[in-house]
Amino acid sequence: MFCYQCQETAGCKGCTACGVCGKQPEVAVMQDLLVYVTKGLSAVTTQLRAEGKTVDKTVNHLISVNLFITITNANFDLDSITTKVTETLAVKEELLGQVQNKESLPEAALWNGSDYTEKAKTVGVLATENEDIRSLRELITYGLKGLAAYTKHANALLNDDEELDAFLQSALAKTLDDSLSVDDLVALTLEVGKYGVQGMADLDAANTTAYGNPEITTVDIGVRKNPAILISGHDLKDLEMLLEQTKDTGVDVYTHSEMLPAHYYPFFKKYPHFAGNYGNAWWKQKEEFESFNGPVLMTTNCIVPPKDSYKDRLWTTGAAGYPGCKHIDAPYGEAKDFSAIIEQAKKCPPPTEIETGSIIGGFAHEQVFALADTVVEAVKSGAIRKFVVMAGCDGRAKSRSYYQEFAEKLPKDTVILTAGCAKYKYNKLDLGDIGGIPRVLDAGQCNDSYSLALIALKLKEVFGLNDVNDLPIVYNISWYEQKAVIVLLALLYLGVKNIHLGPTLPAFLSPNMAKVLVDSFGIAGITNVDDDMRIFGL
Ligand code: FS2
Ligand code: SF4
Repeated sequence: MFCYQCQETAGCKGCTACGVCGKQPEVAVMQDLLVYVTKGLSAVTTQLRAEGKTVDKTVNHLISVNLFITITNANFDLDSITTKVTETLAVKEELLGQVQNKESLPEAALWNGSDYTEKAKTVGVLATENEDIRSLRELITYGLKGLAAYTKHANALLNDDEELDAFLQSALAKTLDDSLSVDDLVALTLEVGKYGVQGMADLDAANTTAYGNPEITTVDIGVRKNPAILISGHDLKDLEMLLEQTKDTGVDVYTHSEMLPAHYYPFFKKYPHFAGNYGNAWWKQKEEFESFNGPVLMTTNCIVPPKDSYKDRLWTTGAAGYPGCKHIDAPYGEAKDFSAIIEQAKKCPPPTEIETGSIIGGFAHEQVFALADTVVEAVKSGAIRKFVVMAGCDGRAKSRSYYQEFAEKLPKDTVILTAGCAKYKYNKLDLGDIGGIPRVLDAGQCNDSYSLALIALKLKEVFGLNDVNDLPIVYNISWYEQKAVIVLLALLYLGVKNIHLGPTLPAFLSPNMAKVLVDSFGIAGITNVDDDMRIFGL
């Protein structure tokens, strides 16, 4: 195996024996094969569109979910990944029969599926020899994986965007095209960012249409006395189905990690048994799932390989999977049946209290726009000197304590804008407020980084600036997996410069490609808190 798609990759170079995430080598190579056949299918759909034919949205959904399955910490289940390879090859064979001009199709579109294991060993990252081309192909592929994850969530809310799917598939196909130069691939990378903005806008529209605009909300972090289900990951439709099915059962529902922002949506407030948020970011789940006592439903990443003590209480759905854990799914647009989880919950003790009190969030675009006058006044008066975007991911690396220290040492006239699980490094610190505006404004999940971009664009308009980089906003972003890659590419597309990315720069950036990002966009890493404070002018 060779995998270097996430921040925790071994030695900042690549996982080769086993994933730091726990991914076994046979799973890693089968994921490589799934990406390969998905690219082959994408080459076929792209050719069909070029010939004027339509592609059914079930094929678009298959491509998105396949990519999502291969995102870090989403799916560790060899059987389900292998099944997806088979399903994808079958769909591809059928569509291939409709292609008139097969001459330009790559080998991946024509491979007939003989001997998965042998093939899988030959189609991974290292199959591309030139390190710059490899770097760009992987950067594009990872950005598309992140985009596919957001597309999948929008699809679950019956939101489809054929233009976006057509782009996603054509870009995937282009990562197989040996005729493309470094310059071509750099241009394609930026185009992925453009569609990243569109994908996040689609998901934002899907979420807010279904559940209303997030609003300032206080979320309990303590526990009640009822048995309960913990739901984690990012899929709000799964949460809706679970809340509906647990109504009047005596079973409460708590959120974990990236599901916390669900509390900010008006729609979910009507459920009295939606009890609060339990625990912290994904990487603390071994302790927190243990003490939760009840079943846990993972709707997406991030799964940490479970301890035996709670493995029979861990359930997966959608793109998520873990061998030995039960998986629940339903056809597109149909309700999933969570009754078995609810029955299990009824037999479990209530959660053990690990924290008490509450946290505040819900500062997505409409809520911040509603406060615009107060915010603008605070900036004009100097009460707020700078905004610090600290969105992104949390992770288990000790070096990430940098982000807590950074938040603690920020001057009192600064406000943190956050989204994603990165917030758990500082959302329980008492950082106070500025004239009633909390110093940590949480917009939501990682995909809600879109809100942060809209807020920046709104401030640019209000202050009559020509360049978003003239705003008093600095970017100190922590990344972990591939959804952070699409967020980064989206910000670059929107013209944001001088983003600092940590705790380490991606291993998949070759020295030449890292230089392109530094020279063109001012991307930089992090050093230590005190020096970085000076660099940021804080
Ligand atoms: Fe955090 Fe993991 Fe949100 Fe990532 S819970 S690192 O999936 O996408 O963010
Ligand atoms: Fe390693 Fe990250 Fe790949 Fe897991 S996802 S195998 S930790 S690089």
